Amino acid sequence: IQVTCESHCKGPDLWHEAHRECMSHRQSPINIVTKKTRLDPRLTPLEFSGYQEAFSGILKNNGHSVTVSVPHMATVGGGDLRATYKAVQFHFHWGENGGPGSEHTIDGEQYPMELHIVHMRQDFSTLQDALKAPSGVAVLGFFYEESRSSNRKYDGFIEALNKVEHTNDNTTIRSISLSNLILSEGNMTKYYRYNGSLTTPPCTEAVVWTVFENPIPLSKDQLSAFSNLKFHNNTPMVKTFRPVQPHKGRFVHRSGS
Ligand code: BO1
Ligand code: ZN
Repeated sequence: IQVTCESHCKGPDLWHEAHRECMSHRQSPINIVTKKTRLDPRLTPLEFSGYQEAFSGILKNNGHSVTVSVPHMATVGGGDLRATYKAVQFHFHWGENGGPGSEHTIDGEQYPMELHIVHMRQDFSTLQDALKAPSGVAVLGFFYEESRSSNRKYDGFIEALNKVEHTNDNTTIRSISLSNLILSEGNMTKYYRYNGSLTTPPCTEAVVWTVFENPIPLSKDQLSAFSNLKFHNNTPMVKTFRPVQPHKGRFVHRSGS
């Protein structure tokens, strides 16, 4: 059968051919140059609700990443977000067997992996609608770092990864919670904030980005487990990150130290 080559089939250098916005003026990810960030006292700790609640999540291999949709009401606000945002899904970007793989970089350093928890402004009913507003979507980005010991909070998730090796495979993860996947609240006070875009086509410039400074620990084996997944074309799903994009005059703000 004939398969149309759409967005993810071509590399990031060619995305703009089908999606003009991928070359526009507030694209993500970016390299965050810490000495150029602006301390902003309005960036107080974020306020979460429903993050502790255990839910049954469907993990899916969509051919270019693995995504878990969030079925219950979990929200984030505060920290100068101008609205309350509800979680829609989370997914990851990674390298090859624990090598460089994050999308954002800090002073040129690329971490092995990055988690994106995608939220939409609570007053919208679909992500498509939220993407029409300049701050309709809020993505929380968390880095990972390689640790000596494995992170037991990720055991259930990594076990489930084995069940979604191929495109369109899915499995239910019983009893997962967002707070278990991220940092403790005390380790989330330091973060960066800027206005950007989706990091994949259609590269829509509707995202208020929050990138946390402290990384989540995972062992080399846990990080490498993501490299066993397969892309749509059955090759190993590795290096699933977009390269950093030009700042084009934007400023990155940082929360109080
Ligand atoms: S990200 O967090 O900036 N990497 C990001 C990138 C793309 C989406 C969400 C978050 N895209 C949305 C699209 C939908 C699509 C869905 C699944 O994700 O807007 O059209 O169906 O990829
Ligand atoms: Zn992402």
